[in-house]
Amino acid sequence: MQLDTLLVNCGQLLTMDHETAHAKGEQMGFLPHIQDGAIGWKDGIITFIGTSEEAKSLECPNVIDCQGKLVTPGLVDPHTHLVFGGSREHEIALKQQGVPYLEILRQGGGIHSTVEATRNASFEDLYEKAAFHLKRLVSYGITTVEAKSGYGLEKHAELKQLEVVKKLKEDTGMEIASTFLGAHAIPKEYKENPDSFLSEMAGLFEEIKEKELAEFVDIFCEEGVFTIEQSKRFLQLAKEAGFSVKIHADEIVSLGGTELAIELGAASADHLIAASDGAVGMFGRSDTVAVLLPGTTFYLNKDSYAKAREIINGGGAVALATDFNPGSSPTENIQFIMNLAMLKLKMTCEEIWNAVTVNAAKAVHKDDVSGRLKIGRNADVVVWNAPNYQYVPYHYGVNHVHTVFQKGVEAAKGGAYLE
Ligand code: IZC
Ligand code: ZN
Repeated sequence: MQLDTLLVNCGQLLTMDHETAHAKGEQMGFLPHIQDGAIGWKDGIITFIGTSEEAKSLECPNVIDCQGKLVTPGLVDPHTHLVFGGSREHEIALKQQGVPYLEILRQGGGIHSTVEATRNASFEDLYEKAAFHLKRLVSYGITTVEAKSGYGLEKHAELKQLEVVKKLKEDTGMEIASTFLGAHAIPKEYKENPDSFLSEMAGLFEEIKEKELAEFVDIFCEEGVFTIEQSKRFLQLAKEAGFSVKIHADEIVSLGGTELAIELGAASADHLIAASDGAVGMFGRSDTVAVLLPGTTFYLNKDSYAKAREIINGGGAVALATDFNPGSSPTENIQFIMNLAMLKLKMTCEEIWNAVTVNAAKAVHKDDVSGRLKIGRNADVVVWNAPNYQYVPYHYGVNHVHTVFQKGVEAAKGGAYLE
């Protein structure tokens, strides 16, 4: 067996190597792991997993003693709006006055403000900014990420965002899933004519497919944005063009986007705070992953969170994401999201780790490469300044990362990205 790096004395080594592609319902309560584990790799590919005892006979030029620390797969963030111009701190006062998110949007702020900044930004500026945030995501333990467009809302600026994601993928070698979210809002130019705007966005499917700029198509199905009927038509066209689909479903108002996602066989239904009881119970009979974003509920200052317990108890699969974006969730800290999942979604620590690894990977169709530690896979591995897996959701607001290895190479240390 060939090794260039070997980690030994991993107090708990979470392999997350379930027999199935992801963990649904009760299975989310199980954490495949090795007590006092060891893991090694060569040229970025895992070549050994076992106990520290078993590793004693191995020869390796670089043996790292993890001193009982927790070691896990690199985390997967399955929902971010990574590429955008500007920021929205000018809306703080409106937020504090209690002006709702959708009202700020209706008044021409919110997403529209970011659209203006994104349209005005050069490719280089957008790239630099996205690269900065991507490194920060990695510094929190994330090695696979999904990135959406949706702040261009016209051909040139949407393609510009997707090209930024493509270049980030090429330059960093990171696992990045790309999503076309041209249907993120009705741009001011089309205020009275959302259907022809959607036709224009659907008109980009072919070019996006041909240039391999995205694997997924997503839509913001919400009151004052796109209706259920519009979402259904748009996503059916996307499927016909060969894309997998996702929906921003029932984030604020209960419209039935969750049911639609399941009906369409979407890869994921995201948000679900206002999903109906009936919809929540449907995940057990579906492979659509419920991607929950408690950071958004927190930041929108809402009291009621998505019904994670009901989804899991009903046999469904839950994943967690940052929803990193400049409006409703300006944070790259997935560990804080894990803490919110423990406190507000009442998820167990076992469920939380499944939700940020195997289930998140499934939600972005990266389950064949990310989310678990297994021989032959990328050495995307995180060593944590934590004695056990419960400690990370428990101790909140700080970065617990000791070292992030990305394809076998140190990418972040002590919570900081290594340039
Ligand atoms: O920029 O506000 N919900 N889209 C739908 C967002 C939040 C991102 C934003
Ligand atoms: Zn979103």
